Amino acid sequence: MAENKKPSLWDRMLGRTQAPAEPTPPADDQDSRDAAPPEMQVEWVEKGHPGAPEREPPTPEDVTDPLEHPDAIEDEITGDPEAPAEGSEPEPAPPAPGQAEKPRNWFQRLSDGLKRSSDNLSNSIGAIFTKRRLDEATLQDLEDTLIAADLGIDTAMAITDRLRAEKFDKDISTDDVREVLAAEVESVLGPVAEPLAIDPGKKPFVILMVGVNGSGKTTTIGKLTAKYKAEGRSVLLAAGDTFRAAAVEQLQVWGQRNDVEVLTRPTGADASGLAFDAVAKAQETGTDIVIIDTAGRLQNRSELMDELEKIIRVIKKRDATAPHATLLTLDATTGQNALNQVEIFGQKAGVTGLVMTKLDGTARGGILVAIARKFGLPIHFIGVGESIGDLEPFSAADFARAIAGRE
Ligand SMILES: Nc1nc2c(ncn2[C@@H]2O[C@H](COP(=O)(O)OP(=O)(O)OP(=O)(O)O)[C@@H](O)[C@H]2O)c(=O)[nH]1
Ligand SMILES: [Mg+2]
Repeated sequence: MAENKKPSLWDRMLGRTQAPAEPTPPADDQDSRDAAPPEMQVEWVEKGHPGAPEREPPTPEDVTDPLEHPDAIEDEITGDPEAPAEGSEPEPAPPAPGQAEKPRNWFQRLSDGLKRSSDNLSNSIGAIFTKRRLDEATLQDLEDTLIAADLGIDTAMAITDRLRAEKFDKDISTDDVREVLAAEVESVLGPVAEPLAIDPGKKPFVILMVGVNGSGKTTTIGKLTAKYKAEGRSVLLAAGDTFRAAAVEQLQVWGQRNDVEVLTRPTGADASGLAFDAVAKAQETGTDIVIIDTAGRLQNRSELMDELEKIIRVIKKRDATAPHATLLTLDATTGQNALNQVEIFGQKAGVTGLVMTKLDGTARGGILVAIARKFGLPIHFIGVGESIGDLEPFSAADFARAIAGRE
């Protein structure tokens, strides 16, 4: 790659000598699962989940109400949940705990993960700030750069307004810009960086995991389970993605790894009945936390979103206060479409908090800032890898420093 500009000392100290090539996913790229070939994505849109039997959207009549038909639910459970559906491929096994690369501290992993986002910003900022004094044209270029980095128009303008107020026609360095960028990002993210509080008065504390396909729901459940187990809490998992045997097996692998029970049902069974049973079982056994996995669904598939509403309705029949947390997993590589996901899942499923996954190696991490500013929903965790330990409580200051490329 031809370099048109000598890297700054700061860039060289960080080993940033080249602008990274950034493949930009299409704006409507909604299934960002790495391994999913385009034809599978089309199949999902048209038929439901890849590997799933073709199905009609569930109607209220064809879904068994667990309160009215408890026996029918029992019958379904006693089927063979282990039997994989014909033709279904098992999910790739998640990496084992010890398999992660050598331990680095958390901030290092976050800033490495966000390196492509911060490099893009750094390189662009470096290219813009060639003059020593800050003028209007430079501010305009900076605003465009910040918008292109998915930070959102409001944040971009807040940054340029602040620089205009403080530095117009004065000497300015790229470090000054990074400092203002980090401060503004932190001020947006600070109020939404909220730990997920497990209310011990809710027993079980019911967590429902929702999101588009491939966004990291099942993996996040595995990682969360490890955290809660390490805190001495008991956990029951419900394999609510009943469309694919492979999805059930994937959760079972995480269950084995964490030594927790995974409640399953045969492929094609009603997910809401399973969710109901999971809450009931946890109530009977005094389990602290139930985490319910769901099938990935695109937010524009209204019949699938209705099904999510039904799962919630049925859970409430067992505990009117549940689910106590409805977490939306967002794939950081998705870009602008994540805004629409938050909006629709928020309306339909009453999302209470966000988990942003795949912040390792994305150039689109800035979207988290736009989401925080627009929706103000709590951001509980971020995922920076596929391994069991790659989930951390969200820290606004760390994220801001990492994306602004500040050490
Ligand atoms: N690099 C990286 N990969 C992740 C992260 N979280 C999940 N993944 C990977 O993303 C892929 C999809 O993750 P899943 O947990 O299966 O996603 P899902 O939302 O359950 O998918 P569906 O059940 O198909 O809707 C898997 O290959 C995961 O290993 C993360 O934080 N970083
Ligand atoms: Mg899944």
